[in-house]
Amino acid sequence: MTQHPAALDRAAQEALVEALRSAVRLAPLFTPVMPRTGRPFSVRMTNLGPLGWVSDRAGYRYQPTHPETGKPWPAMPQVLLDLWQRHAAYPHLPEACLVNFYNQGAKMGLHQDRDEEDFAAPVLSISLGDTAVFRFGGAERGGKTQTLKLHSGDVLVMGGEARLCFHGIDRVLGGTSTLLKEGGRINLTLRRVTRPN
Ligand code: MD3
Ligand code: FE
Repeated sequence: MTQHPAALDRAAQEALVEALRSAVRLAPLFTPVMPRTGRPFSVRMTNLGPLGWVSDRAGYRYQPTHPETGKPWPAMPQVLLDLWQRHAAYPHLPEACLVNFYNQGAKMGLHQDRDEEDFAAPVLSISLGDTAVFRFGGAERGGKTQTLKLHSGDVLVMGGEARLCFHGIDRVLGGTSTLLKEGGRINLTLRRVTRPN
């Protein structure tokens, strides 16, 4: 796991938020629900790129279209592809950018990201807006965990051992950033989904 604090300066963060506002007009945020139970996530989501991660009563999966509009996900902005090129150390393009939006009070329980075919590729995370308390442990559920604060503009690269670690967001610290007018936090994760040929 490698943290790059303030990898994006304020202007770059503002430009990314503008790009995301346009994308969300085409691919509105949706509220995923847990498989089987149908319990809603507290985070809202959308995706960019050829594939997007979704969760509904049927399960977790990647799919090429938005679950509500049925339309393809919007393209990934070039700035995201540039960040991947610069930080991922992986010779193929990312295929999905999952966009998580956290209101005050939203959180994400400890989980592993295992819906991708290719664990050789890292997951690259970009944080925007209010500071989050990120919790991570090892590859076994129930092991020791640590916390780390993720600030607006930070890039986190989860590769190697860290790729299959349990991780989540304990809470979002309201009022810690002026980037998003209404507050809250956006996290982007860039992912390789399929095994390259
Ligand atoms: C460790 N997102 O979308 S980002 C997720 O802040 C997710 O929204 C959190 O966990 C968020 O799946 C955490 C940091 C992160 C992202 C992906 C990882 C950590 C990771 C994948 C594998 C291991
Ligand atoms: Fe995750």
